[in-house]
Order: sequence, then C-alpha cells, then structure tokens
Amino acid sequence: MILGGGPGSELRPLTDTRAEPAMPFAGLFRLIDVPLSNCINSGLNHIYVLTQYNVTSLNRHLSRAYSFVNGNLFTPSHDGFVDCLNATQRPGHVKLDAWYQGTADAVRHYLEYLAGPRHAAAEDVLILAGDQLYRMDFADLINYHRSRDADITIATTPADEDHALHLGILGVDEDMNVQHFEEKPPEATLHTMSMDTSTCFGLCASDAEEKPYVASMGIYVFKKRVLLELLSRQFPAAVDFSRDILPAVVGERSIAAYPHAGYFEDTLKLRLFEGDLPMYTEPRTLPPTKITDSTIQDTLLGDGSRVVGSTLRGCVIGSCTFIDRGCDIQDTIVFSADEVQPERDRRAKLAAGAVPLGIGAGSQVRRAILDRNVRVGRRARLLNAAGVREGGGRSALPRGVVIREGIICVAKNAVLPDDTAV
Ligand code: ADQ
Ligand code: ADP
Repeated sequence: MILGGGPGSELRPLTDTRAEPAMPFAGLFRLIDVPLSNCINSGLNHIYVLTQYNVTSLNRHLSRAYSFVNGNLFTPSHDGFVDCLNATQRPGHVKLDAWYQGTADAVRHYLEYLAGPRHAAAEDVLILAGDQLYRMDFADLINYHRSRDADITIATTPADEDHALHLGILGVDEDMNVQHFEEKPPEATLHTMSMDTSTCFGLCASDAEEKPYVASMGIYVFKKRVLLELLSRQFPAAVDFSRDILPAVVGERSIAAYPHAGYFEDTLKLRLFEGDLPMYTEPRTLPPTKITDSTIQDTLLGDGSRVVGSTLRGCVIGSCTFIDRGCDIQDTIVFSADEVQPERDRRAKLAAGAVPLGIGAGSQVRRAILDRNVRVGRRARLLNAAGVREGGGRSALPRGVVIREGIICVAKNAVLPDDTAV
C-alpha cells in the first residue's frame, strides 16, 4: 500500500495543483514512479495507491503509466494490479470521516480489502510513502522480516542530527530489535538516542560519527494479521503509524529494524542507469534530444529537448524543452513541457512578439525551478542577484514568480516577457 500523500506543503508552490507523489523528477519521472518501480522490480505486483489531495494528475499518471501491470505480466496467474484507493465517501464511513486523517487512518479505510478474499493468501503488507527517492529490493526486506518472524519490520537508514529531527528515530539492540521509537524527537531527547551506527549499517567510523541515529524510512512490513488487529481492535482511532501506533507497541510486539545504507534524496545519485532495474513511467513517443554547439556538464536532459549554442551546468531539463541560442543556465530544474513545439509555431510566436515554450535566446538562469510549460522570453535574467530568501505574492516579483529558500520558482504555464529580471 503506497501512501499517496498529505497536503505536501513543504514543496509549495509546486504542489499547489499536484500531489507530492506526482512531482516530476529527473526530467522524465514522477516521485510515485520510485516506489512503484521498486515494487515491480522486487516482484511485487498487488499494489494499492491511497490518494486524496490534488489527485487528478496523480491518477492520470498512474492510469497511463501502470496499466501494463493490470491483469498482466509478472505472475503466472496474471493477477497483478495498481489500483487507486481515493479518499471517498463509503457505506460504513460517516461523512466527516471520509478524508484520511493520517497514514494509519488511510490504511484503515480499506482494511476490508486486505481482510477480504482477494488477499486471503497474503501474509504480509508492505506500507510505503509515495514521495521518497531511494532504490530498495523489497524482496530482501520481506525475507528479512519473515526470517526473523517479526510482527513489524521498519526499514531504517543512518541519519545525521539535522535530518534526525524530522524523522522517526529508533533505539535498537545489537540484533536490530527495536526497543524504542520516537517520532521527530526534540533535540534533548534525540541526543539520548545516538548509537554506534557502524555496526548496524556497516558504516566506516567517520560516516558513523556523522550519522549516529537509526532513522525510520517510513517503510513498514506488517504481518497482515497484526496490521488488522492493530488498526481495527487495539487502536481503532489511531491516526498515524509513527505517532500513535509504533511507539505504543514497542516491547509488546516484535519489531525488527531493517538496515538500508543506500538511501539517497539526490536524483543525480539515484541509480537511474541500471538496465536490470528499470524506472517505469508514462511512455511518451518523442524525438531524440538535439544539442548544437553547446557546453553541457552534470546535466540530465529529457527526450525531445533541443539546446542551441548554450551552456548548461548542474541542470535537470525535462522533456520537450527548447533552449535558444546564447543561454547560460546553472543549477536549474525545468519540468517537461507537454509537447515539442513545432519549429514553425515557435518562429510564428517570435515574429508576432509572443513568447514560445522554453527559454529564450541570451537568457541567464541560476538556482531556479521552472514548472511545466513555462515560457521565458529573450535576455531574461533569473539570477536572484539581490539574494532574496523568501519573496512573491505582493512583492515586486513578476507574475508567476516566487522565491522560496533563495530558489526562484516559476509557476506552471507562466509567461515571462523578454528582458524579465529577477
Ligand atoms: P513524514 O513523511 O513526516 O515522516 P507523514 O506526514 O505521516 O510522515 O507521511 C508519511 C507518508 O504518508 C508520506 O508519503 C505522506 O505523503 C503520506 N501521507 C500522509 N498523510 C496521508 C494521508 N492522510 N493520506 C494518504 N497519504 C498520507 C514519515 C514517518 C517518519 C519517517 C519518515 C521518513 O512518520 O517516522 O522517519 O516518514 O521519511
Ligand atoms: P502536472 O500535475 O504535473 O501539472 P498534469 O497531469 O496536469 O501534470 O499534466 C500532465 C500531462 O497530462 C500533460 O501531458 C498534459 O498535456 C496532460 N493533461 C493535462 N491536463 C489534461 C486533461 N485535462 N486531459 C487530458 N490530458 C491532460
């Protein structure tokens, strides 16, 4: 069961109109492709995605990208599926209760599916988040869980102090049995929970010193029987696994920590170029990428893009992006456009004084995120030269531009005229 998202407020304005798991990444994919590809590559193909916020583009993506799993492939019985479970009014769930209150509540809404005949043979339930970047072989995780006969297994990763304050932190014994669980502990509590992570994760001494906390990845395997008991009988009103259930059952249920040392949040480090571990996504029929007379370093460039006489460094450029002559673009993410704009349309727009899709000639862009279908005019300077940390709304920025944490964000479909300066 993949949790398809709370409000995703940390990534605003990019999540104003899309759920966090529908966030584009690496020029081709959306975040939800990570858990789904990890599942499919691990041989798991009975998959529910629980969705409720801004679901339209997430649902569209799931139906376009994963229909190949449905009733097809991967198992002799051809019974695989990726089904969306939207928060919806249903018999037995009163109106106000129809929205998912949190992670445990979301799963509880569809407990009868897990308890029902379709899944009679299932022993365990894997619960995943829809908004994380990592590669994991869930078959390993599940074998670990089964070989230890654990009631619950939590996938864990080593964390430094800054990250640990925003994660669930575990105390474990030498056999990785969980003895303590604190969700997002305050600093004073956190300091009492540091461990020798060199033994848990096989880290070298300096990495272990830098990352002395065993952190939950929010990835859980439950024995199905235990999950049903916890959600329906023992904690019928619990909202979140991490706040309301896990801390309360430490010592009472057998909980194992699964060590995963290779957790990355950085797309450039995520293993994308491994033929035996494909990352699935919506298939699109696009022309190849064309680069003319340009300098390109440390950059991912999506299909159907064209770069003419420009310099790109440290960028992720989505599909169908046109970058016109003489641009200098650094540390910038451009989301895919919906289509390759035909050359005649581009020229016609320019001739009419309008701004075509992509980035106009002679523009400079630094530390920016350009959402889908953005049009930047010629000679734009998106540099945040004044070093603004937070700006937008009524401040003096052009329409469609905000600055968050010093990063320039240009809204979906925004048009920035020639000579725009930020
Ligand atoms: P958080 O991500 O802060 O920490 P939470 O906000 O509960 O925890 O989200 C967990 C996942 O569930 C996310 O993918 C989120 O989008 C989704 N989600 C949240 N509310 C939902 C709802 N009402 N309906 C559907 N989906 C919902 C969690 C754990 C920590 C752990 C970190 C690791 O609580 O213990 O350390 O993940 O990233
Ligand atoms: P995002 O949430 O990232 O803005 P969308 O799902 O809205 O993405 O759009 C992604 C793709 O879906 C694009 O190719 C777009 O052309 C297409 N699309 C957007 N809106 C619609 C729609 N109403 N009907 C059909 N296709 C659409």
